[in-house]
Amino acid sequence: MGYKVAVVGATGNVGREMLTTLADRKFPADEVIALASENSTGKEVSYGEDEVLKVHDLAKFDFNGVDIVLSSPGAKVSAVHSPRAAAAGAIVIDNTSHFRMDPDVPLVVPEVNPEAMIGYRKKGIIANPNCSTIQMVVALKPLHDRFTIRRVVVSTYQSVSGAGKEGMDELFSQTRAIFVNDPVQKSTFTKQIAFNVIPHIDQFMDDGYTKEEWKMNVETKKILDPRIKVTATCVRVPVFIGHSEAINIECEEPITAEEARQILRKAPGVQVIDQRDNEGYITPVDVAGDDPVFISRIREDYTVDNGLSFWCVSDNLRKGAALNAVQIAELLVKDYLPE
Ligand code: 11C
Repeated sequence: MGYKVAVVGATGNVGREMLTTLADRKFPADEVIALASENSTGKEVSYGEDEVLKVHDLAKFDFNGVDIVLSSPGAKVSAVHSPRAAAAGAIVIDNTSHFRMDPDVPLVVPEVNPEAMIGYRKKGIIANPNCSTIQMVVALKPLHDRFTIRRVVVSTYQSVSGAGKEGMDELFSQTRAIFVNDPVQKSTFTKQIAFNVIPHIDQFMDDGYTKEEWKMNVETKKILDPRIKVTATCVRVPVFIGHSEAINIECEEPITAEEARQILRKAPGVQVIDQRDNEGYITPVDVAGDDPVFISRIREDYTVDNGLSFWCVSDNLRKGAALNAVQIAELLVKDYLPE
Protein backbone atom coordinates (compact mmCIF):
# COMPACT_ATOMS: atom_id res chain seq x y z
CA MET A 1 0.00 0.00 0.00
CA GLY A 2 1.22 3.50 -0.80
CA TYR A 3 0.41 6.86 0.72
CA LYS A 4 -1.60 9.85 -0.43
CA VAL A 5 0.79 12.80 -0.43
CA ALA A 6 0.08 16.51 -0.99
CA VAL A 7 2.75 19.09 -1.82
CA VAL A 8 1.76 22.63 -0.81
CA GLY A 9 3.55 25.47 -2.62
CA ALA A 10 4.10 23.11 -5.54
CA THR A 11 4.98 25.84 -8.04
CA GLY A 12 7.77 27.38 -5.93
CA ASN A 13 11.50 26.52 -6.00
CA VAL A 14 11.24 24.18 -3.02
CA GLY A 15 7.83 22.71 -3.97
CA ARG A 16 9.13 21.69 -7.40
CA GLU A 17 12.24 20.21 -5.80
CA MET A 18 10.02 18.28 -3.34
CA LEU A 19 8.15 16.71 -6.26
CA THR A 20 11.42 15.83 -7.99
CA THR A 21 12.89 14.38 -4.79
CA LEU A 22 9.78 12.29 -4.04
CA ALA A 23 9.95 10.84 -7.56
CA ASP A 24 13.76 10.38 -7.59
CA ARG A 25 13.71 8.52 -4.28
CA LYS A 26 10.66 6.46 -5.30
CA PHE A 27 8.70 7.54 -2.24
CA PRO A 28 5.85 5.01 -1.77
CA ALA A 29 3.04 7.32 -2.92
CA ASP A 30 -0.15 6.02 -4.50
CA GLU A 31 -1.21 9.55 -5.32
CA VAL A 32 0.59 12.91 -5.29
CA ILE A 33 -1.43 16.14 -5.28
CA ALA A 34 0.08 19.51 -6.17
CA LEU A 35 -1.40 22.51 -4.30
CA ALA A 36 -0.70 26.23 -4.54
CA SER A 37 -2.44 29.58 -4.37
CA GLU A 38 -5.47 30.39 -6.51
CA ASN A 39 -3.23 32.24 -9.02
CA SER A 40 -1.42 29.01 -9.85
CA THR A 41 -4.52 26.82 -10.11
CA GLY A 42 -4.52 24.87 -13.37
CA LYS A 43 -0.78 25.29 -13.96
CA GLU A 44 1.20 22.11 -14.52
CA VAL A 45 4.22 20.85 -12.57
CA SER A 46 6.44 17.84 -13.26
CA TYR A 47 6.47 14.80 -11.03
CA GLY A 48 9.40 12.67 -12.06
CA GLU A 49 10.46 12.32 -15.70
CA ASP A 50 7.11 11.38 -17.20
CA GLU A 51 4.28 12.63 -15.03
CA VAL A 52 2.71 16.06 -15.06
CA LEU A 53 0.38 17.18 -12.25
CA LYS A 54 -2.28 19.87 -12.46
CA VAL A 55 -2.08 22.36 -9.62
CA HIS A 56 -5.15 22.63 -7.35
CA ASP A 57 -6.26 25.57 -5.22
CA LEU A 58 -4.93 25.14 -1.67
CA ALA A 59 -7.66 27.28 -0.11
CA LYS A 60 -10.43 25.02 -1.50
CA PHE A 61 -8.65 21.70 -0.96
CA ASP A 62 -10.07 19.19 1.53
CA PHE A 63 -7.20 17.30 3.24
CA ASN A 64 -9.39 14.40 4.41
CA GLY A 65 -7.77 11.14 3.32
CA VAL A 66 -4.33 12.69 2.76
CA ASP A 67 -1.62 10.87 4.75
CA ILE A 68 1.37 13.21 4.42
CA VAL A 69 1.65 16.87 3.46
CA LEU A 70 4.95 18.46 2.44
CA SER A 71 4.37 22.17 2.84
CA SER A 72 6.50 25.02 1.53
CA PRO A 73 4.41 28.12 0.85
CA GLY A 74 5.07 31.36 2.81
CA ALA A 75 5.02 31.21 6.62
CA LYS A 76 1.66 33.06 6.78
CA VAL A 77 0.02 30.54 4.44
CA SER A 78 1.42 27.63 6.46
CA ALA A 79 0.14 29.19 9.68
CA VAL A 80 -3.40 28.70 8.34
CA HIS A 81 -3.22 25.59 6.18
CA SER A 82 -0.78 23.30 8.01
CA PRO A 83 -3.01 23.10 11.14
CA ARG A 84 -6.03 22.69 8.85
CA ALA A 85 -4.36 19.71 7.13
CA ALA A 86 -3.31 18.24 10.50
CA ALA A 87 -6.86 18.62 11.84
CA ALA A 88 -8.09 16.60 8.86
CA GLY A 89 -5.74 13.75 9.87
CA ALA A 90 -2.67 14.38 7.68
CA ILE A 91 0.85 14.56 9.09
CA VAL A 92 2.40 17.81 7.92
CA ILE A 93 6.10 18.35 7.25
CA ASP A 94 6.31 22.11 7.21
CA ASN A 95 9.27 23.88 5.59
CA THR A 96 8.41 27.39 6.76
CA SER A 97 9.71 29.24 9.80
CA HIS A 98 6.24 29.43 11.37
CA PHE A 99 6.22 26.32 13.61
CA ARG A 100 9.95 25.69 14.12
CA MET A 101 10.28 27.06 17.63
CA ASP A 102 6.90 25.78 18.85
CA PRO A 103 7.74 23.43 21.76
CA ASP A 104 4.98 21.07 20.59
CA VAL A 105 6.45 20.76 17.08
CA PRO A 106 9.61 18.71 16.52
CA LEU A 107 12.34 20.30 14.40
CA VAL A 108 14.07 17.44 12.65
CA VAL A 109 17.18 16.68 10.63
CA PRO A 110 17.13 12.89 10.21
CA GLU A 111 20.92 12.46 10.49
CA VAL A 112 20.96 14.53 13.70
CA ASN A 113 17.84 14.10 15.88
CA PRO A 114 15.56 11.39 14.43
CA GLU A 115 14.42 10.61 17.99
CA ALA A 116 12.58 13.97 18.07
CA MET A 117 10.14 12.76 15.38
CA ILE A 118 7.82 11.19 17.96
CA GLY A 119 6.77 14.71 19.00
CA TYR A 120 4.66 14.99 15.83
CA ARG A 121 1.85 13.29 17.72
CA LYS A 122 1.10 16.49 19.67
CA LYS A 123 0.09 18.72 16.75
CA GLY A 124 0.46 16.50 13.69
CA ILE A 125 3.21 18.84 12.42
CA ILE A 126 6.97 18.32 11.99
CA ALA A 127 9.05 21.38 11.11
CA ASN A 128 11.84 21.34 8.55
CA PRO A 129 14.68 23.67 9.67
CA ASN A 130 16.10 26.64 7.79
CA CYS A 131 18.48 25.64 4.98
CA SER A 132 21.53 27.31 6.48
CA THR A 133 20.92 25.52 9.81
CA ILE A 134 20.40 22.08 8.26
CA GLN A 135 23.74 21.85 6.49
CA MET A 136 25.58 23.20 9.54
CA VAL A 137 24.05 20.76 12.06
CA VAL A 138 24.68 17.77 9.78
CA ALA A 139 28.38 18.70 9.94
CA LEU A 140 28.40 19.62 13.63
CA LYS A 141 26.61 16.52 14.97
CA PRO A 142 29.44 13.95 14.58
CA LEU A 143 31.98 16.49 15.88
CA HIS A 144 29.77 17.36 18.85
CA ASP A 145 29.36 13.66 19.72
CA ARG A 146 33.14 13.24 19.93
CA PHE A 147 34.52 16.65 21.03
CA THR A 148 31.51 18.46 22.66
CA ILE A 149 31.16 21.76 20.86
CA ARG A 150 30.81 24.82 23.12
CA ARG A 151 30.72 27.68 20.64
CA VAL A 152 30.19 28.10 16.89
CA VAL A 153 31.12 31.16 14.82
CA VAL A 154 29.62 30.92 11.34
CA SER A 155 29.60 33.23 8.33
CA THR A 156 27.31 32.25 5.48
CA TYR A 157 27.47 32.86 1.75
CA GLN A 158 23.86 32.17 0.73
CA SER A 159 22.61 31.74 -2.81
CA VAL A 160 19.76 33.77 -4.26
CA SER A 161 17.53 30.69 -4.65
CA GLY A 162 17.00 30.91 -0.88
CA ALA A 163 14.86 33.94 -1.72
CA GLY A 164 12.76 31.97 -4.21
CA LYS A 165 12.47 32.13 -7.96
CA GLU A 166 12.15 35.93 -7.71
CA GLY A 167 15.63 36.06 -6.20
CA MET A 168 17.08 33.99 -9.03
CA ASP A 169 15.32 36.15 -11.62
CA GLU A 170 16.68 39.31 -9.96
CA LEU A 171 20.30 38.10 -10.09
CA PHE A 172 19.85 37.16 -13.74
CA SER A 173 18.17 40.40 -14.81
CA GLN A 174 20.58 42.66 -12.88
CA THR A 175 23.60 40.84 -14.35
CA ARG A 176 22.16 41.24 -17.83
CA ALA A 177 21.28 44.91 -17.20
CA ILE A 178 24.85 45.66 -16.14
CA PHE A 179 26.27 44.02 -19.27
CA VAL A 180 23.98 45.93 -21.64
CA ASN A 181 24.21 49.18 -19.66
CA ASP A 182 20.53 49.26 -18.60
CA PRO A 183 19.48 50.61 -15.18
CA VAL A 184 19.63 48.02 -12.38
CA GLN A 185 16.19 47.28 -10.89
CA LYS A 186 15.79 46.01 -7.31
CA SER A 187 12.76 44.34 -5.78
CA THR A 188 13.54 41.15 -3.83
CA PHE A 189 16.89 42.25 -2.41
CA THR A 190 17.56 45.46 -0.49
CA LYS A 191 20.74 46.26 -2.47
CA GLN A 192 22.07 45.30 -5.90
CA ILE A 193 22.93 41.58 -5.75
CA ALA A 194 24.72 41.21 -9.11
CA PHE A 195 28.49 41.62 -8.59
CA ASN A 196 27.85 42.39 -4.90
CA VAL A 197 27.31 40.76 -1.49
CA ILE A 198 24.58 41.76 0.98
CA PRO A 199 24.96 41.20 4.76
CA HIS A 200 21.21 41.18 5.30
CA ILE A 201 18.91 38.12 5.03
CA ASP A 202 15.40 38.34 6.48
CA GLN A 203 14.42 41.22 8.76
CA PHE A 204 16.54 43.01 11.37
CA MET A 205 15.83 42.24 15.01
CA ASP A 206 16.15 44.63 17.97
CA ASP A 207 19.62 43.38 18.97
CA GLY A 208 21.10 44.06 15.50
CA TYR A 209 21.15 40.44 14.32
CA THR A 210 18.98 39.48 11.35
CA LYS A 211 16.25 36.88 11.71
CA GLU A 212 18.29 34.47 9.52
CA GLU A 213 21.18 34.78 12.02
CA TRP A 214 18.80 34.28 14.95
CA LYS A 215 17.37 31.16 13.28
CA MET A 216 20.83 29.60 12.98
CA ASN A 217 21.29 30.14 16.71
CA VAL A 218 17.95 28.97 18.12
CA GLU A 219 17.39 26.15 15.63
CA THR A 220 20.86 24.67 16.31
CA LYS A 221 20.08 24.67 20.03
CA LYS A 222 16.70 22.97 19.49
CA ILE A 223 18.04 20.32 17.10
CA LEU A 224 21.48 19.58 18.51
CA ASP A 225 22.10 20.88 22.03
CA PRO A 226 20.74 23.92 23.92
CA ARG A 227 24.19 24.46 25.49
CA ILE A 228 25.93 25.26 22.18
CA LYS A 229 26.50 28.99 21.66
CA VAL A 230 26.14 30.14 18.04
CA THR A 231 26.99 33.52 16.55
CA ALA A 232 26.19 33.94 12.85
CA THR A 233 26.70 36.51 10.11
CA CYS A 234 24.46 35.69 7.15
CA VAL A 235 25.33 37.10 3.74
CA ARG A 236 23.59 36.87 0.37
CA VAL A 237 25.98 36.29 -2.53
CA PRO A 238 25.46 36.30 -6.32
CA VAL A 239 25.28 32.50 -6.63
CA PHE A 240 22.16 30.80 -8.02
CA ILE A 241 22.11 27.54 -6.01
CA GLY A 242 24.11 26.32 -3.00
CA HIS A 243 24.76 27.86 0.39
CA SER A 244 28.35 27.99 1.67
CA GLU A 245 29.43 28.45 5.27
CA ALA A 246 32.76 29.22 6.94
CA ILE A 247 32.38 27.48 10.32
CA ASN A 248 34.63 27.82 13.35
CA ILE A 249 34.06 25.68 16.45
CA GLU A 250 35.48 25.62 19.97
CA CYS A 251 35.22 22.29 21.75
CA GLU A 252 35.60 20.94 25.28
CA GLU A 253 37.92 18.12 24.17
CA PRO A 254 41.20 18.51 22.28
CA ILE A 255 40.55 18.24 18.53
CA THR A 256 42.86 17.64 15.59
CA ALA A 257 42.10 18.29 11.95
CA GLU A 258 42.98 14.68 11.11
CA GLU A 259 40.62 13.15 13.67
CA ALA A 260 37.83 15.55 12.64
CA ARG A 261 38.40 14.58 8.99
CA GLN A 262 38.18 10.85 9.82
CA ILE A 263 34.97 11.37 11.81
CA LEU A 264 33.37 13.52 9.11
CA ARG A 265 34.31 10.98 6.42
CA LYS A 266 32.14 8.38 8.20
CA ALA A 267 29.28 10.74 9.11
CA PRO A 268 25.85 10.20 7.50
CA GLY A 269 24.94 12.76 4.86
CA VAL A 270 28.48 14.20 4.74
CA GLN A 271 31.07 14.06 1.98
CA VAL A 272 34.59 15.30 2.67
CA ILE A 273 36.53 16.80 -0.25
CA ASP A 274 39.66 18.15 1.35
CA GLN A 275 42.87 18.23 -0.67
CA ARG A 276 45.35 21.04 -0.09
CA ASP A 277 45.48 21.61 -3.76
CA ASN A 278 43.90 23.64 -6.56
CA GLU A 279 40.31 22.34 -6.84
CA GLY A 280 40.75 20.21 -3.71
CA TYR A 281 37.68 21.82 -2.15
CA ILE A 282 34.01 22.28 -2.98
CA THR A 283 32.24 25.35 -4.31
CA PRO A 284 28.47 25.84 -4.70
CA VAL A 285 28.59 25.52 -8.48
CA ASP A 286 29.96 21.97 -8.00
CA VAL A 287 27.08 20.76 -5.81
CA ALA A 288 23.81 22.04 -7.34
CA GLY A 289 21.52 19.01 -7.63
CA ASP A 290 23.59 16.88 -5.22
CA ASP A 291 22.37 15.53 -1.88
CA PRO A 292 25.30 15.58 0.59
CA VAL A 293 26.66 18.27 2.83
CA PHE A 294 30.19 18.79 1.51
CA ILE A 295 33.08 19.66 3.84
CA SER A 296 36.43 21.11 2.78
CA ARG A 297 39.31 23.18 4.20
CA ILE A 298 39.39 21.36 7.58
CA ARG A 299 42.12 22.92 9.73
CA GLU A 300 42.96 23.55 13.37
CA ASP A 301 42.35 27.03 14.76
CA TYR A 302 45.47 27.91 16.78
CA THR A 303 43.94 31.11 18.21
CA VAL A 304 41.65 29.29 20.69
CA ASP A 305 41.82 26.09 22.76
CA ASN A 306 40.38 23.07 20.94
CA GLY A 307 39.37 25.07 17.88
CA LEU A 308 38.66 23.92 14.32
CA SER A 309 37.68 25.74 11.14
CA PHE A 310 36.12 24.26 8.01
CA TRP A 311 34.15 25.10 4.87
CA CYS A 312 30.67 23.62 4.35
CA VAL A 313 28.62 23.71 1.12
CA SER A 314 25.26 22.17 0.25
CA ASP A 315 22.42 22.56 -2.25
CA ASN A 316 19.98 24.70 -0.26
CA LEU A 317 16.99 23.50 -2.26
CA ARG A 318 17.84 19.81 -1.72
CA LYS A 319 19.37 18.97 1.68
CA GLY A 320 18.52 22.50 2.81
CA ALA A 321 14.81 22.01 2.07
CA ALA A 322 13.20 19.35 -0.16
CA LEU A 323 15.50 16.42 0.54
CA ASN A 324 15.39 16.93 4.31
CA ALA A 325 11.57 17.08 4.17
CA VAL A 326 11.38 13.88 2.09
CA GLN A 327 13.85 12.14 4.44
CA ILE A 328 11.51 13.07 7.32
CA ALA A 329 8.60 11.58 5.36
CA GLU A 330 10.65 8.40 4.76
CA LEU A 331 11.39 8.13 8.49
CA LEU A 332 7.71 8.64 9.24
CA VAL A 333 6.73 5.84 6.90
CA LYS A 334 9.48 3.50 8.19
CA ASP A 335 9.01 3.99 11.93
CA TYR A 336 5.63 5.52 12.63
CA LEU A 337 2.96 4.87 10.00
CA PRO A 338 1.28 1.50 9.68
CA GLU A 339 1.45 -0.11 6.25
C1 11C B 1 17.42 32.17 2.56
N1 11C B 1 17.51 30.57 4.38
O1 11C B 1 18.43 31.66 2.07
C2 11C B 1 16.63 31.44 3.63
C3 11C B 1 15.49 30.73 2.97
O2 11C B 1 13.26 30.25 7.15
O3 11C B 1 12.79 28.78 5.66
C4 11C B 1 14.64 29.89 3.91
C5 11C B 1 13.90 30.73 4.93
C6 11C B 1 13.27 29.86 5.97
O4 11C B 1 16.98 33.25 2.21
